[in-house]
Amino acid sequence: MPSNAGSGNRREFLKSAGTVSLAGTAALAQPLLGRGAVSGDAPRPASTAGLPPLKITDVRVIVTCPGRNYVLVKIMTSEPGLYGVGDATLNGRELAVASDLEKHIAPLLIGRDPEAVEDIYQFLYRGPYWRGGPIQMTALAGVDLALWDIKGKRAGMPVYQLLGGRTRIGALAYDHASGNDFAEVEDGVRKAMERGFKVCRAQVAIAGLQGTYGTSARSKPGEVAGPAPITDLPSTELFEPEPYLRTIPRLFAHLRTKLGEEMELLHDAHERLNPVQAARLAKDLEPYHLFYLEDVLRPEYKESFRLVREHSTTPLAMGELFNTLWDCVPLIKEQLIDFIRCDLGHIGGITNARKVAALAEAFQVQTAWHGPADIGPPTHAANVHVDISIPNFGVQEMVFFPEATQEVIPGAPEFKDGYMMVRETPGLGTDVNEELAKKYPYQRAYLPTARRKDGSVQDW
Ligand code: EZ4
Ligand code: CO
Repeated sequence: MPSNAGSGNRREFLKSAGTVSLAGTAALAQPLLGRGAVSGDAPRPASTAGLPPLKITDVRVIVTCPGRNYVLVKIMTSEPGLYGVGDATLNGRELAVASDLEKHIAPLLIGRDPEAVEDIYQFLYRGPYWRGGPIQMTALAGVDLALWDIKGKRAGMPVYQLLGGRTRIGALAYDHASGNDFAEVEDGVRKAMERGFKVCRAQVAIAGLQGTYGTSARSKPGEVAGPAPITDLPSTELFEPEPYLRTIPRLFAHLRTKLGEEMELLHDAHERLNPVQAARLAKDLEPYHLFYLEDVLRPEYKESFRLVREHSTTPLAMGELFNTLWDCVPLIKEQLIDFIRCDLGHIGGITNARKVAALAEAFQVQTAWHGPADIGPPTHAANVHVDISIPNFGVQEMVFFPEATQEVIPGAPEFKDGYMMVRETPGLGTDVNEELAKKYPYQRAYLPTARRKDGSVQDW
């Protein structure tokens, strides 16, 4: 498998090679080309810091299922051995993104300068006229991560250095605990504490409701609770707000009685409540001092956060279903949330996440990027590169990937004493083993769905 080792030598070699190959060409005499080399490309200089101009030569889309489905983007360049790997996994709609990348986006990238990361982002976001949406923004994230990976490798630096360098030792991480009753959840939190976690999410099954989000029997400590066993068609779960609203405050009363105040706890309401229910839950949870309460409302109803805010001081987090910077603006500019939780894999990657983080900084909102098992290791790495280079990082959701995933997509950030650490190798530090990926073909899989007792559709 290709490794990043020795890229320093490669750079030295290319620097000298670049000087030779460029000498005497018209490009040196006329450093700015009037237009790019390919359709719609940006004007660009003929060389970068003494290195020869770089071109994208191929865009490979790899769909693989080493435990669950992932979509990887591998961007090859004209520099021998230099490529970048991004993640473009959208749980339950993987093939739509893969097709967007293969059929629509790849032809636009061939011949383009991979170093123009922001320009490519703008070109792919505004260029198609139709903007936003999870499929398009996941495809963009895959490209964006691969381009940052290339930039880091070319510079000989981990991506966080290109983003401004370290602001902290590592990214404070949280684990997931769940169970069929309070004792099981308590046990899960204790296990997280034993592993060194300082923050843990807690979800519990609700009596009379099968399969409430995040609590199924298949979730074990150290894994994201709940979603997507590989089933041919989606399962149907049952949800009723009243028993949920009665149970969750009791869970946290139990946890605080048994575990004390030291451990930071949080909870994901997963977009299932209406405004007054959300306000009630936030208010009832106040005595237990959550790190935050996540996704109390559906992403369509941003103005309803005002009602929740008026009734409680429980910190609020939101954002995994947002796809653009502008989705984040209303909640941040009114300080209606305390943590912005975008998924870097669904909001166009690092290029957009930096802007979301800067916007949040101006309003004292911290970041808590989404980090479930259904986005791949390159997105987890990107999360941590951003986390450790911004001033307003809050917390990082994380998972431990199963062995098969680690073999096919190596380099996920490592967990150490409660923190996430990225590798100190140039680029993102992640890779994809294309040969091994072929051994795990795509398997159709859906997220579960939910209904109320009367049979009507409910947010899962
Ligand atoms: O349900 O990523 O905070 N984490 C979550 C996740 C999401 C899944 C959906 O694919 O809400 O578990
Ligand atoms: Co969530």
